[in-house]
Amino acid sequence: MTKSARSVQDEIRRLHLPQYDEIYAKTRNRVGRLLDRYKRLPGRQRNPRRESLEIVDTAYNVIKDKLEAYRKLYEYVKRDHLAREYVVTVYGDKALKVLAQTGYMSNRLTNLWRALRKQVYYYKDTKKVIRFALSNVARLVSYVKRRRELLEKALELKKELSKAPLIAGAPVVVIAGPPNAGKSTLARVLAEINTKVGEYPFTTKEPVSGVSSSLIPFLKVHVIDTPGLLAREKRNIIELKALAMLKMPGSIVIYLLDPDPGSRVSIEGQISLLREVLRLNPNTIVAVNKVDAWRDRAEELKREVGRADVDIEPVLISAITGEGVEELVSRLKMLLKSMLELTLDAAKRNRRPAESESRGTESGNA
Ligand SMILES: Nc1nc2c(ncn2[C@@H]2O[C@H](COP(=O)(O)OP(=O)(O)OP(=O)(O)O)[C@@H](O)[C@H]2O)c(=O)[nH]1
Ligand SMILES: [Mg+2]
Repeated sequence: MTKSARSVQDEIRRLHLPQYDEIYAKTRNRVGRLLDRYKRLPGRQRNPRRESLEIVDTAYNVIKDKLEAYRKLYEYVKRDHLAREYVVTVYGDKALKVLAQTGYMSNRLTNLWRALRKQVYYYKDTKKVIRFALSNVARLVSYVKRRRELLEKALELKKELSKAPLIAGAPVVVIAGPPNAGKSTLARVLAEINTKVGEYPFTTKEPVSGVSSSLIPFLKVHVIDTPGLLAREKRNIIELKALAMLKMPGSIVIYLLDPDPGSRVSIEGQISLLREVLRLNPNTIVAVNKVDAWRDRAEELKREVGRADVDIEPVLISAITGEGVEELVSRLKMLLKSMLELTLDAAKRNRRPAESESRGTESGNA
């Protein structure tokens, strides 16, 4: 295996998506330099038709080159399951469409350029052909100008994709639950993670990831802290980002319930959230937090989960005093191990034909 095969997300981060102003300035600059050069030529060396074609071609090449990053971005998102899922879950299908539209711009520009070039080629009036070419350059530029908002949106999406914790091929533990349940507090107990704890709801606004080296020996487990979820149908972007994390392939969820009577989400709400989380990701462990402060309410929540017929027994914990955390961690380790074993089995099954082939060659050589 190569040491550091760059992930699709790294590739996305490295893309520079030039906006309209940059594309306009560069085109103007390059065409301007070309015109200056022509002006300095002695009259007999000038060839207006050739110059006109060169002007149109230069503008086209500059713009095409600038649009290339959009084509790549769309290719990456289309190909990569994690990136595509994230875009669709958080921003909807229309965001994918924006990426497609900007991705195809460079091809459309090529069609436009071919048509304009032909017009210049057949333009009769040699005296006016350069001016005509310049007006066609303006048409190429305005093709981009009319789509400047699309380019801005694509850049926004690219920034979001660059910072989202999209983790492929490594074990991931996602901590989810209602606002203020203590998700960030628990994340800090489990992993080296730079996430803020606050005594008010919605302290965490974006998923944040950190690494734990102690859950499984010699293996990094990623822990993701997520923003709080409310029990409602229509979600805002912050909640959608949390939901996107739950859908990450191969992830395990710790769903944290909050017994604090001041919670924004009622007990019924927290149970209905639990059902939703389980639908999105059946590999879920449930814990009731803050048992140090709300023991009776925590017991009650646990009984409610029992009555909810979800076949899961919550662990009572306190992320602050550490009570119950050991039990939670041992359940987590068990689930992580069984998931890793499944992955390894699948990998072995997939490798078997190639292995027997190579064994065949070895014995043939011996
Ligand atoms: N008594 C008690 N308080 C806790 C416990 N865990 C967290 N808290 C407190 O609960 C409040 C919220 O903690 P956070 O870790 O920020 O909760 P969160 O779920 O990340 O909150 P959001 O990011 O806003 O959704 C803070 O005041 C914590 O100190 C606990 O086990 N016991
Ligand atoms: Mg938080």
